[in-house]
Amino acid sequence: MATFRSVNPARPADVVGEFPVHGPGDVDEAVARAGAAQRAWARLPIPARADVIAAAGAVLARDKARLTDLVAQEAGKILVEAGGDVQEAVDMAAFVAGQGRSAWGATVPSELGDKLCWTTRHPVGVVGLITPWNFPVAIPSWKIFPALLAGNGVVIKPSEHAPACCEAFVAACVEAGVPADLIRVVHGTAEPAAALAVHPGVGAVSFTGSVPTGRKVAAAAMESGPRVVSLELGGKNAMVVRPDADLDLATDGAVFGAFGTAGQRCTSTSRLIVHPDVAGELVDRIVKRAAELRLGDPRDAATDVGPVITAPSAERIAGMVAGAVGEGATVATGGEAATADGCEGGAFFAPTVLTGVRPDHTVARQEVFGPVLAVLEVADLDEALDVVNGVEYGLSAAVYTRDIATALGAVDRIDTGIVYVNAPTIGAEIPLPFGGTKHTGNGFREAGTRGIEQFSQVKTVYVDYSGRLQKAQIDTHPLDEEGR
Ligand code: UN1
Repeated sequence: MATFRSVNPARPADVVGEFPVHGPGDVDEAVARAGAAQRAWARLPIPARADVIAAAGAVLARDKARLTDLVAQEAGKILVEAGGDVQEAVDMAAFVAGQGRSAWGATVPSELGDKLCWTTRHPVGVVGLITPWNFPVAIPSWKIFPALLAGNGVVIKPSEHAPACCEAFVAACVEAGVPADLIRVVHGTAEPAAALAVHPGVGAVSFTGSVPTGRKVAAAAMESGPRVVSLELGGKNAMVVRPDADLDLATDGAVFGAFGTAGQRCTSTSRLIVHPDVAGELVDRIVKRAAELRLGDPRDAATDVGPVITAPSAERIAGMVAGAVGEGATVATGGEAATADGCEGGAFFAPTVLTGVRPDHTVARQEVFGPVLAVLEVADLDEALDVVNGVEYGLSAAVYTRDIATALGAVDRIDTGIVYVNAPTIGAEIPLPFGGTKHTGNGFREAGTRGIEQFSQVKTVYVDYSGRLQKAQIDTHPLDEEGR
C-alpha cells in the first residue's frame, strides 16, 4: 500500500509518522466495521455511552502534556495554543458526557386526552467525518464525542497534515472503552474523503475545511442519496474598533486574534475596521507588537508564532499580500515569508499588517488563512457594520467600544454566528454553539447542546391510551352548522 509522511512543519526533515494512503476499498471496510460495531453500541443506555466519553476525557487530560507536544510537532501550533487545543477536547468530553445525563427530548401536551407526545433522538448509523489540521484534537472531539453519544459508529478522515494527532485522539477513546471497530480512521487526501462522502453506508457527513472543498463534499454527498450533511467552512472575521474603545485591550485582541495560530484559525481576525480618529495610534501599536513577535520552533516556550502549515501555504499567503499591494494596500509590517533559527526548511510567514485596504480589495473579501491583518478605516458605525457584513462569510466578529448602545446595536446587526464584545474573534467555548452564517456553513452548529443535531435524527412519538380512535385537529374542533 502507498504511504505518505506527516512532517513537522517547523522542520520538515523531522518525520512525525508514516501513514497509509487509503482508497475506496479501505473506506468500504471501515464503514462496514463501524456499522457492525454500532449496533451493539446503540443498544447501550445513553448514560453508559456518556461514561465512556467521560473516561476518554480523563485519558486526554492525563496525557495532555504528550498530546500538546504532538500537536505542536505535527501542526506547528505553539505550546500554549496546542495545550488549548487538547483542553478543548477535554472540555468537550465533559460537556457531552453531561448531555448523556440530561434531557434527551421534550414532552409536549397533547391536544387530545389519554395521549402522550414526546421527542427523542436516534443515531443515524455511521457518520463520515472529514477534519482539518488546525485543531487536530479539538475538532475531531467536536464531532466524535456527540456522534458517539448519539449512538453512532464513526469513520474519520483527518487532514493529511495531522494524521498522528487524530490517531492519538482515537487511541485515547479506545483506551477509555470505545470499541476499536466503532471509530475507524482512514488516511490520505481527496480520494478517501470523497469515497467517505458518497458511501451509501454513511448516514451523515460532517466536514470542516475550506468553502470550495465543502461545496464539493456536500454536492457529492447529496448526489448519492439524501443524508445529513453539515459544513463548517471559512471566515473573514472582522474586529470593529470604535473611537471610544480601550486601545490597550483592542491591541491585545488584534494581536492575539490575527497572529495566534499564525492566523490559521477559521476564526482568526483578518480585518480590522477602525475609526480614523484612533486608526493611527492603534495601527502603530499593533505594528510594533507584530514586529516583536518571535517566530520559531513551536515547541520552544519562548516562541510566539510558529510556522504556517506548508511551503505552498506560505507562497499562497505571499501571493495574497502581493495582490493586496497591487490593489493599493501598504505593507506596514511583515509581508513576506520568513525563516527561524533552528527551523531548517520551515515555512514561516512574518506577522503582517496591511493598511489602506478597501472593502472591495481581494484581501478584504477572501480568507487568507495566514498571519495577515487588513486594516480598513471607516468612520460611520452603520458603514462599519455594512463592511463587516459585506463578505460571503459569517463566522465570527468582534466590536470594541465602551458604549453599551454601540455594543448591543452591533450585536443586533452583525450577521455572523458568533459576536464578541471587547474580546477578539477567536476563543469560542465548548458549551456554546459554534458556527456561522452565509457561506460559512449550512445552518448546523457544533459544540453546545446543538452539537448533537448533525449526528442524530429526532423522532416524534405519539402514544394513544384512550382505547378509541382520536383524530387530531378534527375531534377538537368539529365543524359547526355553518361548516366552520
Ligand atoms: C477553527 O479555527 O476551526 O474559537 C476552530 C476558536 C477556537 C476554535 C477554532 N476555540 O478560535
